[in-house]
Amino acid sequence: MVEIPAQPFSFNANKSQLALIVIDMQRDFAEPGGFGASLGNDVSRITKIVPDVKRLISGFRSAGLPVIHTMECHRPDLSDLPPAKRDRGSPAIRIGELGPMGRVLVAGEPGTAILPELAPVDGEIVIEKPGKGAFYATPLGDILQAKGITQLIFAGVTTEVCVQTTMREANDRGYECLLAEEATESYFPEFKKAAIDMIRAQGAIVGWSAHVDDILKGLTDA
Ligand code: TIU
Repeated sequence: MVEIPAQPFSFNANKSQLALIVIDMQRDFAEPGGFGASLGNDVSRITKIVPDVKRLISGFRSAGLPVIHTMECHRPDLSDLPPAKRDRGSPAIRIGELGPMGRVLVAGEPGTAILPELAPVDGEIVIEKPGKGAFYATPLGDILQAKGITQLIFAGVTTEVCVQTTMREANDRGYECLLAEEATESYFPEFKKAAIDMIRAQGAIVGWSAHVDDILKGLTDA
């Protein structure tokens, strides 16, 4: 057991039960012409966290701990895309339509890929998810249970959408969840701050937050 300095109080990490979950670090959320941009967002904020996400991934790999990647995407026949999701709002390009990086948010298309700097290596688990949360309609829960994982460190985008949704799903399933502050980002800085605040309020009602440096130090101390 190692104590990681965190908010609202220290996180007691147990190396044998710990995994990193990197949420949706895909070109579709980080590059012009992708899904994030189609919704009218300034996507340049997302690429700024790549070095911190990379550091975190490297630390987990060096410690021999599991790194799990998620990708928000849909089957090519769109059978897992509810009309309510497809038809919401007025994006420049809808999910499944052809954009400059292929069909938006469709599995196997160039834009759906994880950013090359953060790409999974052989043996790492990649979860394709049709929703914002990584537990909904995926094998993630069964995989974590089979590995005996009970504590999850979170990185990725966007803080208040897919990261927070997955942390809430995980919290309800009994996992202890910690968010790496420099390794997550939103298109809206005020939403990143609010999401972190609400996750750790009320005595860590959803989970903890911590700095990447403190998490990495914990991994080497553990
Ligand atoms: N739009 C937005 O902020 N996020 C998403 O649609 N997906 C994820 O957060 N991955």
